[in-house]
Amino acid sequence: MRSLLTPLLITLLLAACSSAPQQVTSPDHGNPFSGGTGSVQDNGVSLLSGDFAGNSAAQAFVTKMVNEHVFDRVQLEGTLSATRRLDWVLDYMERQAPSYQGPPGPNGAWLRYRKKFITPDNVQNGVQFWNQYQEALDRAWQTYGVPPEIIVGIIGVETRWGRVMGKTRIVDALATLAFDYPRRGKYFASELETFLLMARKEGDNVLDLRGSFAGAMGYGQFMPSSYQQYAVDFNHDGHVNLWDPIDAIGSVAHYFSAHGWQPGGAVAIAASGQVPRLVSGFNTRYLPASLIAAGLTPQGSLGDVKQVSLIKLDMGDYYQYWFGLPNFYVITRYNHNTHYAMAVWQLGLAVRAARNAG
Ligand SMILES: [Ca+2]
Repeated sequence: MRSLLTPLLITLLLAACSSAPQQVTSPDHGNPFSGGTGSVQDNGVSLLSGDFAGNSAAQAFVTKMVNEHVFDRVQLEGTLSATRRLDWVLDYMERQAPSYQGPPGPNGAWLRYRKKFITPDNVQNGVQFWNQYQEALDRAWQTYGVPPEIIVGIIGVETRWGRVMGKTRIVDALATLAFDYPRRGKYFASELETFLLMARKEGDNVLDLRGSFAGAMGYGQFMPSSYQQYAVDFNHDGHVNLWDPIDAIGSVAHYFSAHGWQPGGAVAIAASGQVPRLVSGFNTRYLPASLIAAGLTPQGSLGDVKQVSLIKLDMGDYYQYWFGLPNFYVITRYNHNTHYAMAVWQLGLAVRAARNAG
């Protein structure tokens, strides 16, 4: 490889010294010359070094950011040269595939999930959060029609009210998945693009921002695209800051409102009876009358809802059924998972009950 360095160096020096439009073609692979070239204008020569040197997706991404968003090539390549590829993130994504669920019949899957979130300590922490940010929660309720228990439930399940917001450098996570995870590369490249635009707009240092292994940020674990579409400056300080609890409260409420939350509407209604042969899950659609005819009796008013989902929770030695109402489906827009939505709602209700009792 050493023999290739000299012509490459000459090419780069020519590029750096010439004031004429550059005819230099971009080197295909990484080069070790990451410094001392600040005088190079944008001529398509990649100075990307580090883990993504020679990565064609990364080079195309840089060119896109330069052309579409007027990013400075040298500066952006400097940032991406300091960005790390996180192999453990790739491993983790691969392990997200559906796994064997165990033998048929109830085995307590819902109880195990619920126990991760609905504990006495966690509920008390939720009460503390609610009390501390009561003004913002009430204002979000008035503004967006989303009640405090839902916002408290989301932020509780996502980050335990800011205690666990993720320690992975966002740019590392997003670049790894954008440039080295072809299955979802397009999605994560778009998220990385939006993330860089966010950091520029908010004046954040890209290399300082931390979050989840997949690039989710702040109290509500917003992806960059959610920041772009739904995050709001709810404390009116001129910045939309996902790491600010008040901005996060307004942003979560706005997210729910934009996804069709029905103010004052119920979330789910418990049912008595058993319908083991029916397909269940937040994505199912049934006429309420057909579930009733199949043997379920709602334990509360379904209102005038036209269709419901069938929620089935594994309680260990039996299944518990619920009529899922439109607001239940809205919670799954945050995370497409029946257990998740039920945990958010029940955690919020448990915090509300503990708060009222205290
Ligand atoms: Ca703000």
